[in-house]
Amino acid sequence: MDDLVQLARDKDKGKDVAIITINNPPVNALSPGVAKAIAQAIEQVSKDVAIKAVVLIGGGRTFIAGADIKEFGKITSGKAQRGAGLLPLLLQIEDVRKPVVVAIHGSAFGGGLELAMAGHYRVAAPNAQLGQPEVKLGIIPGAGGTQRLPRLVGVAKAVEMCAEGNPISAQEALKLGLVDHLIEGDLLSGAIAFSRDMAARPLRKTRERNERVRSDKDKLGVPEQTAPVFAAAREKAHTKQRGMMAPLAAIDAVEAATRLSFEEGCRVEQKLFGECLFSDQSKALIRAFFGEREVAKIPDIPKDTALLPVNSVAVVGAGTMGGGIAMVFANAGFPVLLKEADQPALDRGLATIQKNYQSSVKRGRLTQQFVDERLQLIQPVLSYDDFGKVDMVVEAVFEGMELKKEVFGQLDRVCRPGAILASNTSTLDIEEIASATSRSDAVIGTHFFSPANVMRLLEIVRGKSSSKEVIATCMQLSKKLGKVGVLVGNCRGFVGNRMFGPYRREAQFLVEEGASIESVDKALFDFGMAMGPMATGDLAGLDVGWRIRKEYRHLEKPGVRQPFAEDRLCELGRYGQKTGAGWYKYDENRRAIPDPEVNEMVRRWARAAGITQREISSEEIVDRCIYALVNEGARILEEGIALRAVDIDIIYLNGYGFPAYRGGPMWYADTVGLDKVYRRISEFHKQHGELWEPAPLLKRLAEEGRTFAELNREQAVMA
Ligand code: 3H9
Repeated sequence: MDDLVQLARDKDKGKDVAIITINNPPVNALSPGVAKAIAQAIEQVSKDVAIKAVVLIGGGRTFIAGADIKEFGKITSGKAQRGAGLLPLLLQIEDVRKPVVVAIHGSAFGGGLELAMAGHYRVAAPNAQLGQPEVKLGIIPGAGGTQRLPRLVGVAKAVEMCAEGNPISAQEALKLGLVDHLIEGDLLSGAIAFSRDMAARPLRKTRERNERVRSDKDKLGVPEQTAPVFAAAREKAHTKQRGMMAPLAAIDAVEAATRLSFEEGCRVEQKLFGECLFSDQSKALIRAFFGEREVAKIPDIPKDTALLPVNSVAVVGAGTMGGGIAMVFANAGFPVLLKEADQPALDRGLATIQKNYQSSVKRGRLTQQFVDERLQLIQPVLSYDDFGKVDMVVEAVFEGMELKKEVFGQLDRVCRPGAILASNTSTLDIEEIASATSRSDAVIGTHFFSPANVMRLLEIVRGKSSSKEVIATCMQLSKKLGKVGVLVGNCRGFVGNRMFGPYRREAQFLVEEGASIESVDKALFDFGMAMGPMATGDLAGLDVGWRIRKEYRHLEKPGVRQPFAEDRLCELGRYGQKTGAGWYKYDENRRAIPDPEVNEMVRRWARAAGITQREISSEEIVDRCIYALVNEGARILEEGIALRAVDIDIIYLNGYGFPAYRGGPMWYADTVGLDKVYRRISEFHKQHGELWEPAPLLKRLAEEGRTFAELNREQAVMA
């Protein structure tokens, strides 16, 4: 045993309770060292006749957040062997002939919950969370979780927890029988007292509690009766976790618990776990897990950079974005001033906020009490009078440089020194916006994604003068707001929208070359995108891009092909969902209906423009659209607009509906092989001209046989 696990006796007179404390900060991950040390402690207490009961508890801020995820990479890359894992340890705990009480605070996730279930009893602090989140990493529980959980909570709940991966509260766990007792106050003393109470009772091994998996008394346990549960779970997984293999494997493993003995069920689980672990999907999802944390680390901004206080905010503009941003802050407990230019606009904005909240209440996502409290935090205003009191302002007015500069000039006059002045611009030059103030160091971009209260991504746009304190504060604030903040450099469209331009451009080109609108959307939907590019355009509003294109038309290079079909649709008043027609027609429920007339119209326009019409395969559709993202991403990386490839990927996973199990565009390109991607882009370059010129970085990496992921953090310098 070493520092990772401590074994002690209780301090009461009996001194007959052993306390095993796990200390592997920050989250007590069950690394092989920890598992070995727990096994040694268990062996010792098993032999010690003076010990009547055992309490197993986590030191620090949490119980156990699961197996050490870093170990998986070592196994799949061949640097470590896949052994028996945690299974023998859990059997050893279950076989102890005195009560083992597991005391849970913080999180008991993955291997942490599996270990807890091997104990004879579980007690928990009221704010503890319990779950089997493995599917979110592309794997399934691999230490008996799919076999022990149904024995404790029943088949239906176990399927849900293992296949969907969401945690449950301590209160729910108590109701389900996953936890035996909740302890208010000091967890350890409560657990010791509880363990003494249990010392005289017969021991219950979870693996032998078969009544919920196979007994006739519990209907859920009879295989014929559980069939509908598994069928429904599979159907749900096919729609809600489309394309992912782990949820289906998790369902199979739980189903094995209803048909096989515990030992045989564990063997099925092991096999499925291994298949998932070695899949590309789990590699992509595990990399995304660490990536989400890595993006918070900015090489030139030390961890101890002083943070500015942000306790109150103001939002300028109560349109769709402004209203959503106000909700984001209110949801996180911040008082918000919401400003509009006139009363009718303010009333409209507030009505939309109320409508959005009400629909969340109706769906059971929020309680009425929560909503009432949030609405209290949003104070509608028509003037800047109280702006001197707030710590941060987020401007969310119409996307036009002149208007933004006017607002920032005003903010400069009314805000207190030290206040953060942020713009929600999605494309405009943040430095030019900052030039309207006398404090460009206080100015930064906070680009929320629509709907702001739903989407997790927050692009934080760094101007040349944005101060380190302002950047560090916004990065930390993003976490408080429940967002993933990714720092990006200043250029037109920043990272996300700059890459999305070529992606949607290619989608339109494909339609202009003869692919049907539906076939383009279907190919990318089948690839895993949340929506196809044409449907996405209709949702966002085709007029948005049309207006921007008109503003920037003078920058287009003469002779370089530009898509035109979408502009023509806009000229016909087809702006997308909001006008009932765009690339598709829409019914009153905004359901898309293919419109053969549009396909025909585009074909006519294309022929008139001399574009040859041809059959286009779904493979070409995917390559053209996805490699357009990759090529632009490589330029962004080379220019230092993104720090690392992973930053781009996290943006695409959280803001653009890129399938998480493919890891993001840059990771996807790495998995295809950059030499192959480069060759394909070179082909497109020959066929379609200079828009497809391969990014120099891509060419270099392809020639060197390297990957985007290999460009490490030390090389990351932001423009
Ligand atoms: C599993 O258990 C499989 C089993 O069936 C057994 C199979 C044999 N491992 O998130 P944070 C790091 S699979 C290694 O910022 P928070 C994290 O990278 C596992 N490292 O804190 C970060 O490092 P850094 C199933 C881990 O308070 C630091 O800890 N379990 C692990 O916002 C702090 O993390 C899960 O999927 C880990 N398991 O959130 C749970 N967990 O400081 C994964 C965290 O260097 N973890 N780290 O950037 C979580 O969901 C969150 O970390 C948690 C805390 C909610 C616990």
